[in-house]
Amino acid sequence: MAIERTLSIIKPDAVAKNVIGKIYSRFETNGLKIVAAQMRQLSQAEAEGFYAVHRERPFFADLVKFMTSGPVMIQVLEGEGAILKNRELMGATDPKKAAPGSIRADFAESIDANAVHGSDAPETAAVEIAYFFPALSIHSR
Ligand code: RTP
Ligand code: MG
Repeated sequence: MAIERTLSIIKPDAVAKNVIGKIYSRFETNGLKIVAAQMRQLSQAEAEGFYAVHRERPFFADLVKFMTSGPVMIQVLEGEGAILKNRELMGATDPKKAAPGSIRADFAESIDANAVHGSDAPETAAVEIAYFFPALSIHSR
């Protein structure tokens, strides 16, 4: 499988719970390298832009409100099949349905406060990485 990059966000609930290190450890022990990172409080416009594909969905306003409710940790992960691997480590969107041992099963409270985001395909990974790291030189070794 090819070396890929994917965008990951540790959402405000998980940052508030003090589990950034535990989540980073899951990435690193599963072959995903953190090649860029920034911790920030998102503005409403940034959160709306990031989740623009969902703007017609009934949960959009709540999603934006949640994503701007506290700081988030944003990172680019790199590794073999990184996009799918990160989605597997994250578990299903609803933590009640997430596989045992997944990040959402272990750290998420609800479908709204679900601990992490991960890009879902190569095209979205490219767009999302450019959204948060527009002019960054990313180091992989
Ligand atoms: P994400 O984009 O955050 O990685 O999550 P995902 O791919 O697993 O789920 P997605 O369908 O892209 O939805 C984005 C976020 O919106 C919230 N959501 N709420 N109430 C609902 O039915 C519902 N559906 C989605 C979740 O917080 C989800 O992470
Ligand atoms: Mg998604």
